[in-house]
Amino acid sequence: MSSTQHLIDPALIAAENDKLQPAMTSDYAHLGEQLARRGIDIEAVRARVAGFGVAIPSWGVGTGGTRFARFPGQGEPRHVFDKLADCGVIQQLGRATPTVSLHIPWDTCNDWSELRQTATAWGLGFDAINSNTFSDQKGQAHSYKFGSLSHTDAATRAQAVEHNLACIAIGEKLGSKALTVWVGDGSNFPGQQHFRRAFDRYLDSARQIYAALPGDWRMMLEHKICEPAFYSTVIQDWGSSFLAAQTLGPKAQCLVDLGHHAPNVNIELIVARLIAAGKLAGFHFNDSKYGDDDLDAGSVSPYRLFLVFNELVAAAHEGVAFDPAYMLDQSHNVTDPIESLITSAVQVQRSHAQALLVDRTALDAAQEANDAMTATHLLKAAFQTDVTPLLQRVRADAGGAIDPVATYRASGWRQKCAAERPAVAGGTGGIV
Ligand SMILES: [Mn+2]
Repeated sequence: MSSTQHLIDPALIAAENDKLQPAMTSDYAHLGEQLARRGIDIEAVRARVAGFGVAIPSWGVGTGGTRFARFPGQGEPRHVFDKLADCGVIQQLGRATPTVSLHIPWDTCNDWSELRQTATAWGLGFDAINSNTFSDQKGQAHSYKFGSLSHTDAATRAQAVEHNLACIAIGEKLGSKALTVWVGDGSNFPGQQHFRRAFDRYLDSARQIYAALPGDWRMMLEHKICEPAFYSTVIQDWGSSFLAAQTLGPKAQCLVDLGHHAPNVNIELIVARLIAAGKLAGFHFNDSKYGDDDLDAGSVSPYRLFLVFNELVAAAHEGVAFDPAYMLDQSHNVTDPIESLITSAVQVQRSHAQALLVDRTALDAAQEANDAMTATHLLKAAFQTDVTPLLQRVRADAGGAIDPVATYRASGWRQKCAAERPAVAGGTGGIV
């Protein structure tokens, strides 16, 4: 880390931390005592939490928007290097987001190796690369209005395949190890689309992308129940995604975006099924009240996020081999995106930490004995443990901020950006 360049003055972080250090030390010791009484070694949990990271989506550091309007904030990133700098700030303060997930063509660059070097200097790497065949790009020959990988027209499908191959090539230059594919393909009217033929065309295109994957890469298939197609989508649910991944081969897996399901669907059960099938690619974390709201992770339903992590920790505890990719995928409309992403990463980290506190032996016994009350109490005991001092300690030990949002505000980063980054008219805001 010695070669890391600092975006925020480390002296400021140290000064802010000094104010909070005595309370954190006392709270951590108390939490350690509480956990020890439950037979849990806080140091072991801390080591696990310190090793956990969730990727920042490059599109998340700009203000999002809805179909109605977008209200840009001050000092928004103008290009991929600005986005990377904001991601670097999030990582420097929060220490839970060591990687960035790019989106092509929202992220353009003349020199990808310079981008990679800059990322390294700011302590960042690159996670999965995301392709985009759900909107038309300037100058492209064929429109995606009626679909991309599953389009009825072969030339349009070929163009969409080519774009994904270009994304893989960029990802290789950056050190990415996965391609995330989400298509907006579907239909708006009953009868508009032949369901089976559209799926077959998708598979035929996806096979060509799969064939171009480097040996150590994964293809992550992201399903979504609706939007922009509101009657049917080609990869509508985890069943369609699983079927496609199964057909393509072992390097194809299913990515779970928490906002892409029918209301009230039991997402943690889907996670368990995908783990069992060896097909869990990873996550796009966000939260929602009604649909694909792209709210901050854990802001509405923290218990649901905990229950997802409960499945992940349980599977790891039982020795199941799997390696999910963790990413945030949110749209920030009323907050400073940097503050939202720092807070969301902490929330994801918190859910992971809480899931590590579940007494697995006692839970196994309760399940075997059909003791529903004890079983659910065991989960609640973990969920209701305030692990804040542990998360603070993980950040402080790694050189981050004990209170990252307060330190971010004290740093004046946003004001500095407002001065250095003049507003760009008609800036893009994308939500997947
Ligand atoms: Mn997503």
